[in-house]
Formats: sequence, C-alpha cells, structure tokens
Amino acid sequence: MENQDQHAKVPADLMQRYEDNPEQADLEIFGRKTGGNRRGFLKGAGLATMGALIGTAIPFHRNMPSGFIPEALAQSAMEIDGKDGLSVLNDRPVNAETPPHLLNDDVTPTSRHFVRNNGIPPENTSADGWSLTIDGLVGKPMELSIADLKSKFEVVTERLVIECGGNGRAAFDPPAKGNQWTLGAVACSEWTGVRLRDVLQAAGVKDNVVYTAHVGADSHLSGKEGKLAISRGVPIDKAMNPHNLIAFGMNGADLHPMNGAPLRLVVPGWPGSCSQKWLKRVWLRDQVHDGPKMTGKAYRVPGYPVEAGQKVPKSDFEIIQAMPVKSLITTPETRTKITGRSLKVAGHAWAGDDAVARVDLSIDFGATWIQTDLASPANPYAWQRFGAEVSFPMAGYYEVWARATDTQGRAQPFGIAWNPKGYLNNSMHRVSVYVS
Ligand SMILES: Nc1nc2c(c(=O)[nH]1)N[C@H]1C(S)=C(S)[C@@H](COP(=O)(O)O)O[C@H]1N2
Ligand SMILES: [Mo]
Repeated sequence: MENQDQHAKVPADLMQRYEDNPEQADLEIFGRKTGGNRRGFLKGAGLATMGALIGTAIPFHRNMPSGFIPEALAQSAMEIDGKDGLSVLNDRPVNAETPPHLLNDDVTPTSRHFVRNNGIPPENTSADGWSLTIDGLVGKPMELSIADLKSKFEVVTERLVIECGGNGRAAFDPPAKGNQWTLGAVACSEWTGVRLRDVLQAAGVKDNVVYTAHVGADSHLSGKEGKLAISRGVPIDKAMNPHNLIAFGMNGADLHPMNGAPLRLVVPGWPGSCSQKWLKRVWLRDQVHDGPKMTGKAYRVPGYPVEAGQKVPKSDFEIIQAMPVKSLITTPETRTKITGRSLKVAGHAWAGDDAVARVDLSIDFGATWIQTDLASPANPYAWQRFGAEVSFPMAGYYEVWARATDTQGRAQPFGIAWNPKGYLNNSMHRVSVYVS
C-alpha cells in the first residue's frame, strides 16, 4: 500500500541543512518543494512575524532551525491573482494545485481551477486582435478572430474535466522528477466555445491527416524567440470528438489569464497537456506530431507493466491516450474530527473517455465496501458526484477510501502502477476521520 505522507526520519544535521538551504532541506525531508516567493522573506522573518502569519504562538519555537519553513506557511507561500486557496508548487513556471476539500463544487470555480504552465504565459491575453490559424493538411486554411468563431460556429457550453497527466506524482516511490502534484491537478469547469470538430470540418480535413498539432502563445522558459514551451496534439479521430472545445468562456466569464485567456483548447478525457492554452494555431499533419513534450518520454508510459524504479528503454514508451478512472473525496477534508457516529462522504469521479459506473467506499481498509449514490454526468466528460452516509461503529481513527469503477469494469487500484515519469496515478484517494 502506498503511503501518501512520507515520514522520513529526522536527520541529525537538520539544523545545518536548514541553515544552508531551507528550500532544499524542506524538499529532502518532507518530500515537497515550498513555494518560491516567500522564502527570502521568511528566511529573515523574526519569530513574532512568523507567529503572526500562522495566527498563534509557536510553543516549541526554540527547536525550529533558522530558515525553517513552517508547513502552515509553505502551503500558502504565494498568491496568484484570481485564485483562492491553491498550493503553489513552483513559481517559474507557475504550477499550483487545489486541495481536495476546495474542489467540492460540481462546477469548479475559476478561482479553484489548478494552473499548470510549462513556460511563460503571454503578456497580452486580450481577445481583441487575437487570431487563430487552422492550417496544414486542410482544404482551405483559415484565420479566425474570436468574433468569427462566435458568429460562424455553434456556441456550446459543457462541463469538462481537465486533469494533468502527472496528477498524483508526489506519491511515486522511487520519486519521479517533475511537479510533485498530490491530488489537486484536476478540475471540472464549465467551458463555453465552439467545437474543434466544426472548425476543422469548415477548413476541410484532408484524407491523409493523422494528427493535430497545437500551438500556443506562451514562450519557452529560456526566453528563446520562437521556441515553444509545449506543443502537443491528438490523433485525428480524437480531435473529431464533438466534446473537444475551442473555448473562450470559463464559468460564464472570460478565461482566467493563467488558464489560457483569451482562447484555449479543452480536450477532455486525455492528459491536460492536450488542452493547449493561449491557442494560436491548430495544424493538421500526416504524422504523429513531434513538437516539444510530444517526443522522448514526455507524457508517455512503458507499454507494459514495470517494477518500481525499473529502467525502461525510450523505444518502449507509448503516448498516453485516455486518462484512467479516478475519484476524489471532497468532503470531509482529511483529518476531520467528528463527535457523532455518522458522516456524509462525497466527491467526484471521472473516467477518461469513459463514464463512471459506480463508486464504493470502505471504512475498514478495504475489507468491505459501501456502494454510494452516483449521479450521471451533466454531459459526457463531466465528473460525476458520488455520496453516501457512512456510520462508524465506535470511537477511534478511521480512513475512508473511495474506489471508482468505469463502465468497462476497470476499477481504481490500491497502489500505484509505477512508471518512470510519474504519470497516471489513479490509486484510491483516502481521507482520515477521527471519531470521538
Ligand atoms: N500553451 C500551453 N498550453 C498548455 C500548457 C502550457 O504550458 N502551455 N500546459 C498544459 C498542461 S500540462 C496542462 S495539465 C493543462 C493545464 O490547464 P490549466 O493550467 O488551465 O489548469 O494545460 C495544458 N496546456
Ligand atoms: Mo499537465
């Protein structure tokens, strides 16, 4: 069974490590990188300042190494405009996830939609003058303004799940490099836009088209002119799925600048990386796209099961397609204390290109299961609400585990199907409950 919390032994040179490099020390000891911005400030922060930020006194402050980053502050180390309660994993590029209990809404508010940037977002995210190019193997290349999209094509609104392919990577052992997402690189916002299919059909898809290629307006971290941070694509069959949107609306308003304003793709069910933000161009190709993060081991897993830590030759990696079935308990928040004997447990489940057939809960470490009430999706590719009233037989410590099963009978596993790059962790979510 994977243990999400890494309880490393306290090293003897703890104090020295924090003196030398507090961020690195936090990463090594607690397995998590703290947000970048506040580090310099905290380093010199006096005890009173720290206490004020935490909101109470720190009784054992004498044991704290200098430069130590209190966990309570690490989680809120940086704020992103228009986002609320996200944990920032990295500030260059910006990557931030949402704690599960803040994802309880059926429609994820924009303020709680995670952010995953591979490069530097464009400075100008205004809809005025924005243009989208459709070219490559099409009958008639097109250049469309956002007004063109709105007037020439049917505008639709759908709830669509976007989940990063690396969501859950933090639980990999041995660890996998990359953003140490825990659970919250997933969201189901309500997107408004036009169907990618309709736009491609208007341009005329040639018979020899194999793959799409997506280009956004963000720049590479190196700042090199013309170098793309990420450019992925999907097989043309997937591209023609009517639920892929070229979106200009998010939850009834414009897109958030960090979520791709003014225009993005939403390709639900597949790794979030297929959903190009700040979309400038969709290019149709007669080969599998080979843009940045399409090749090598990026967004790929071995084509066969491997052991944890196993080395796998590059040629054995395959491009990830649909994301696996998964669920998230959004209420209660983990480590909840209750005084009664019963508790409402609820959350969401989703299943790549498929739907969820059932979600079961266990309070006895998987020995027995309780089937929950499961809602149908608002539309295909929306997540599905599950809930059940759970009773605890006596006082004590419990864990509630959730296991979703898709309509093909595939269920979430207990442990992680380890792979070198840390993708597709759909092991069961568990929250702890203290009953007194
Ligand atoms: N242009 C561009 N599009 C992008 C990315 C990016 O870095 N640049 N990141 C991708 C990845 S890896 C994910 S998981 C999703 C995240 O979408 P969000 O930031 O709106 O949550 O956007 C995708 N689209
Ligand atoms: Mo991602």
